[in-house]
Amino acid sequence: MLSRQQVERYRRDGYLFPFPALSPSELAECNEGMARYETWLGMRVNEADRRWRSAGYVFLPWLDALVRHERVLDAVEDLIGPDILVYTATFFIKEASSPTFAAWHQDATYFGLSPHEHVTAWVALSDATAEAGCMEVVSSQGGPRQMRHAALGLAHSINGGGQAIAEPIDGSRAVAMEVPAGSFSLHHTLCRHRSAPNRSNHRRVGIGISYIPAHCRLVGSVRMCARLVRGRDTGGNFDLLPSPEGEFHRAALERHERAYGLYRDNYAEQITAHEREFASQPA
Ligand SMILES: O=C(O)CCC(=O)C(=O)O
Repeated sequence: MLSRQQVERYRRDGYLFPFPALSPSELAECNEGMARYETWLGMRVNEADRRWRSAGYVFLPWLDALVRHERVLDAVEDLIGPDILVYTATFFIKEASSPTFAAWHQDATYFGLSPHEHVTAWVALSDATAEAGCMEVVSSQGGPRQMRHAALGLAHSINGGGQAIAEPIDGSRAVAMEVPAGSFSLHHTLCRHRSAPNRSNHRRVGIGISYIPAHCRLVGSVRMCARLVRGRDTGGNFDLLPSPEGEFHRAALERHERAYGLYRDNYAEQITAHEREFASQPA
């Protein structure tokens, strides 16, 4: 699906966008699924416990179908090969005129995945314009590297650790990664990105799907769950998750609880590991 030039651009810059994926009826199905989900929660996703932002494909068949969408997987395969796992997927929602934002960060920081081949497909369920606080990215100029972060627990952060890069970044080179509803962008795990508050009068809804090649492994002590979405599990480094038995099915919800717990355990361990790794280096 991707041209050779696009793959080369991804290798140099660390991002690509936008790519159409969902038909109007598929987009409507996802948005209807979101509405049923928030009815079930009894509140908006952002008001609920953070566990409900993560790995919803474990108990939401419509989201399981989205993470297995052919168009998304065809692009991802061109970047990471034919054996593909979903490591997690996250609801990134900004209510209309809300302060929710993301500070400059790199996804690799607290994931603990090796090698650094994780790619995020960020699928827009509503228009992610600059005004609505779409992601902004800075090219890696062919030399991506892990930067020092601080888990500051920033208020209104869309990210769990409220983390921010603790090194200078030339934000004047940032590119607004605008993505229309039903389309997606791609960014590499070391791509530096952020997003501003939503200044528009519509809700910005995105789902960040974290794809890894099956040979990736976790460097910490936690063995996590993952969903095989294409090819074979050549690495055997994760416990594989089945498709959900049904929407909000009890067995699927129990599996989600376990998978989310492991995700949090690994994340917490990686925050400590990152701080240890950078402690010896001058700030
Ligand atoms: O949705 C956003 O504004 C930020 C998303 C993000 O940080 C990510 O997809 O890695």
